[in-house]
Amino acid sequence: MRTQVLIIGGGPSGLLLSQLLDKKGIDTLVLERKTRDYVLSRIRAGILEQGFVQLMREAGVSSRMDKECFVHDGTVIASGEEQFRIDFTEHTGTPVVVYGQTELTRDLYDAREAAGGKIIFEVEGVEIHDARTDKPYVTFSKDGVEQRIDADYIAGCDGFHGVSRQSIPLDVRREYEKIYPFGWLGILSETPPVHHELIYSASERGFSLCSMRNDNLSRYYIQCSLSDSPSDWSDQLFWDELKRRMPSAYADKLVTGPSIEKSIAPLRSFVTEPMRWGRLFLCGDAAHIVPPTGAKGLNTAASDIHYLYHGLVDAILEGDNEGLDRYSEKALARIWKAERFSWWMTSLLHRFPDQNDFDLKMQGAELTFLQSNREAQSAMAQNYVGLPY
Ligand code: RFL
Ligand code: PHB
Repeated sequence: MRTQVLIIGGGPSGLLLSQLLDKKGIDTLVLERKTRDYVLSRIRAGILEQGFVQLMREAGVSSRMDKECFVHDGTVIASGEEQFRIDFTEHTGTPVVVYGQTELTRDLYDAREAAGGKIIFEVEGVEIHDARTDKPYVTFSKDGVEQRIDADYIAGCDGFHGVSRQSIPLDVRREYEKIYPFGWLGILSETPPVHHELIYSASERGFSLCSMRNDNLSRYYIQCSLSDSPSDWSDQLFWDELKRRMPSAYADKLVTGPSIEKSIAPLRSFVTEPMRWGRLFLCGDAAHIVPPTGAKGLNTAASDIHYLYHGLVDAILEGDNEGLDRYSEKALARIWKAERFSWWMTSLLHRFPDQNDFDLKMQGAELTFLQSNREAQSAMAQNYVGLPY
């Protein structure tokens, strides 16, 4: 079998790339380790930058999103009982959009299926060969049968634990990592959101976030210990702790209910360089991870896809390789800015186990500065809605 662009990983990055290339008449094939239902059961990101929304429109998969998404013009930042609002639209002219990763992934799968897109699920043992040559290929097994696919280009969209990044030799690859000494415990509940915008809260007991998916589906997070497991947290314990970490004006009107999902995600910052090795290109979580505090995970995946999509179209349809040659450099320039923002927001709002009184004063001063300074709010808003591609 052969294809023009072989895509490893059927998460949002891989599917979006496949859908965009298909629109240009470029043949793709997606290899996914899990089933479609498994991929769609993962509750992850919820906030989309305009750049992502534009790409979904360009890919012709935005009709449900355009109808069902919620437009957010700002967000609330709280510290103890204090709170202030950052107005994204006032500072940047651009809002963000609330539309769950689960929903957009479902839209992408439906679009790929409707277009007869080739996706092979439940593949095992994927290996990349000859990525440094003009004739790369991938081997894998499906239902115990070994298969080989030849391709012109390979897109590694297989997430943090995928094989693509690992296929780049260690003497070429440089990795940068920061592990945070806490995680986020998140729940999803069929209850109305406590507020019409997100609330990021710093408190003496740790960080919390009130988010949402729609009018009757709320997503809440609290900072937790890395040694906690979701089973340590009954719904009642979670709600009680969440209320203690938000201003009482919100806590008093929080509607609670049974959780329909509960999970813990450790927080990590990670970047691998370069993002290209021969004809292999890394995209999304395969190349970089941010802590979720700035809602940048999925959005940085989208900017990679934007650069790679244009690079591949120019190379395949016009014979112009400049976009591909500069892919790693362009993608990384934007990634590092998103890494900085996510690290900054994480540092600003969480309690760290080794913080002394001086560190706490610094955090407090940074928050007061943000609350009182227009330029600081503008910088925060520009980063949150997404820097230009
Ligand atoms: P994904 O979504 O991980 O998809 C990769 C796909 O590749 C498959 N795969 C393989 N397929 C074939 N062969 C192999 N060897 C393979 N190895 C892996 C996997 O099964 C999977 O289907 O990466 P992608 O597409 O780059 O998308 C990135 C986003 O998913 C990610 O950035 C965000 O979800 C990050 N993230 C969050 N981002 C936000 O902006 N806001 C959030 O609230 C948020 N919450 C989260 C998150 C990530 C989490 N993870 C990774 C633990 C919560 C969690 C729990
Ligand atoms: C979410 O809704 O899951 C969400 C929103 C904003 C974040 C992180 C997660 O910063």
